[in-house]
Amino acid sequence: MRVVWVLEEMGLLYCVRHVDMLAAEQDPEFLAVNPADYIPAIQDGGVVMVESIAIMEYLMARYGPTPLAPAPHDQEFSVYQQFLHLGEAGLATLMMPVIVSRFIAPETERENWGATWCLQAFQKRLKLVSQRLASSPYLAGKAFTAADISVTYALNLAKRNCGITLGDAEEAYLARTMDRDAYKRAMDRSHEGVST
Ligand SMILES: N[C@@H](CCC(=O)N[C@@H](CS)C(=O)NCC(=O)O)C(=O)O
Repeated sequence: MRVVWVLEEMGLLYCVRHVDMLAAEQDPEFLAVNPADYIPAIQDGGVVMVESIAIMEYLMARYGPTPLAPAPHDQEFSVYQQFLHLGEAGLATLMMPVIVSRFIAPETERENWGATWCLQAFQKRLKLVSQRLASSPYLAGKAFTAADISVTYALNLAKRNCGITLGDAEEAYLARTMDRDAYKRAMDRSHEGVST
C-alpha cells in the first residue's frame, strides 16, 4: 500500500501484481523476484527491490523531485527522515509478531511474552507521533510527505489488526491523510482483482 500510494501521488505508471502470502502453494514467479518471499517488491526495468521504505526512497529519487520528499537542505529534512523510517523500523515492524500471534499461531501460543512486549513498545513509540501531531498537521510540518505515507500505514495496521486504540489527534490525522485522492486511488488499485 505504501508503494502504490507513492506511485499514485507521483502520477507514475505501474502494474500491480498480487501475491497471496497465505496461499498453501508457493508462487515461483514471485520467488524469482524476491526469494525471501515477502511483499512488497518492485521490478522497474532492470531494477528489482524489496523493503517498502527503500522502494519509496528509490521512486522519489529516481522519478522526482517531488514534494513528498523534502531536500536535504530543507529545515524539515531531519524530522522527515526520522518519521519516514520510524513508520516501518520503529512501528509497523513491531506489529508483525502481534499479527502472527493473534491470527496464525496455534491457540496455546497466542498470548506470548514477545507479542505483548511488541504491543507495549509500539505504545511507547507512538508517543513520538502524538507529540509531533500536537504541534504540526503533518509529520514533517505543514506539508504532506512520504513520512505520512509511512506512518499512516503503520497506524492503520496497528488499529485494524492489533487492537491499538489511537487518540483523537491520531484519528484526525488519519482522516486527513486518507482523504487524499491518491490514497483512495491506491486503495482501489491495491484491491483490483482481489476477491474478498
Ligand atoms: N520491512 C518490510 C516488511 C514487509 C512485510 O512485513 N511484509 C508482510 C506483508 S505486510 C509479508 O509479506 N509477510 C510475509 C512473510 O514475511 O512471510 C517492508 O517494509 O517492506
